[in-house]
Amino acid sequence: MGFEEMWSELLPVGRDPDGGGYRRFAWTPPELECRAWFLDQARRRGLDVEHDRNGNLFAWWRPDGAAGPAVLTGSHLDSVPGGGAFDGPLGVVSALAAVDLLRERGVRVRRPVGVAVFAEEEGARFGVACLGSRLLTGAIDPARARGLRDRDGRAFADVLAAHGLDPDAIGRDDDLLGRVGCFVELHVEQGRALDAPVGAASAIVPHGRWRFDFTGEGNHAGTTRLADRRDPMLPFARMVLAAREAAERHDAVATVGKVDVTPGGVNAIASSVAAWLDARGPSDDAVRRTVADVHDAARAAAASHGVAVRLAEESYTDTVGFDTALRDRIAAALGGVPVLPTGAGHDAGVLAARVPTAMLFVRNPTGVSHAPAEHAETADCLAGVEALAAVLADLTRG
Ligand code: HGY
Ligand code: MN
Ligand code: MN
Ligand code: MN
Repeated sequence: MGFEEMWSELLPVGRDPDGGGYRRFAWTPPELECRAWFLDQARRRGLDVEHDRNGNLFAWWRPDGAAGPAVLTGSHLDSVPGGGAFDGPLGVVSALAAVDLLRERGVRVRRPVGVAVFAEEEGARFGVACLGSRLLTGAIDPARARGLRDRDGRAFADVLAAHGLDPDAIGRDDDLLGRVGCFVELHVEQGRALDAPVGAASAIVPHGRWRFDFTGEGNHAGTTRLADRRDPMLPFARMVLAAREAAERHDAVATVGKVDVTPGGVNAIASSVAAWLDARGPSDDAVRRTVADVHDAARAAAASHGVAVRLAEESYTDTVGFDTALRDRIAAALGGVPVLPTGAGHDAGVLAARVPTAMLFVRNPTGVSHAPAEHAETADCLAGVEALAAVLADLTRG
């Protein structure tokens, strides 16, 4: 079963019939269906399937004579709410298709090859991006991870247990990482910078997520005088505008895309508002200054409305510079491809702290991602598979 056939099988899973994109939150039915699809594809290929302690999946190809640290590829299957079809799944399906090409062509493989599916890369359910790869590499405290809750209040620990994993066993897995020599993630490009079918990543810019909690006083929308109000929506509104102003000031990007209003009644003044800031930029300093400016504006507005505000950093990743030797080897194996940075976070950005890591990008003509319009032409996807196969062939030469 080639790339196109696999792609057409996976495509409908978790897609909103009204064109609203995908909703494949980790361990919810659509993502579980994607996981099951992946495991079935792996077994059909005779790959050794491994469920690690952190909810990640691995399919290992160990042809005769292959030994030593594996070359790992793969990506994730979960999505943001209303996400596109390619962010994540393109890397997983391309990895399976690349292994098929190596086998069909009888390429001599002297190292094992692994295909990974990392859990909760988007952080759309439990709030921390790359949760599975962060646990694997020790980049998040397992106790904090166990306590993460989804919008329905379900704890990550309980979801793991419901799927046969021991919540007390999660955390850094040096045994598994010790079996990996390098990681190469193929991903759809999430911007307009790539004007060739395939490119390679140079770096991931600093990026993070911060939670703002505004606490005021719930009251009646009709009978409460303005002077008597402590409305948390007002400093929240100021925070949103301040994010844009600060980003412009510091050459960064800042987004408030998620807000929870309590109680959420049309005729009730909110008692509290939770809002999340996603800030990214060309340097750690630019990001930190952006967040600080937003915090200052939020505090000033909160004070003038008798509202309390609390800021918590939920995740932060400083600049990830990919392994230059690996990157250059990949670019050489591909006969020279554009090399570009990305403003998107990836599991590769987390693995890079522990194993030599690189990324391949497949052109996205729309430049849109995390939205239904995200796209890659089939010809470019097939070029990506060929490129990944060439890279795997080169890296497994022994
Ligand atoms: O948020 C990101 O940058 C990534 O797509 N998870
Ligand atoms: Mn994404
Ligand atoms: Mn992704
Ligand atoms: Mn009433």
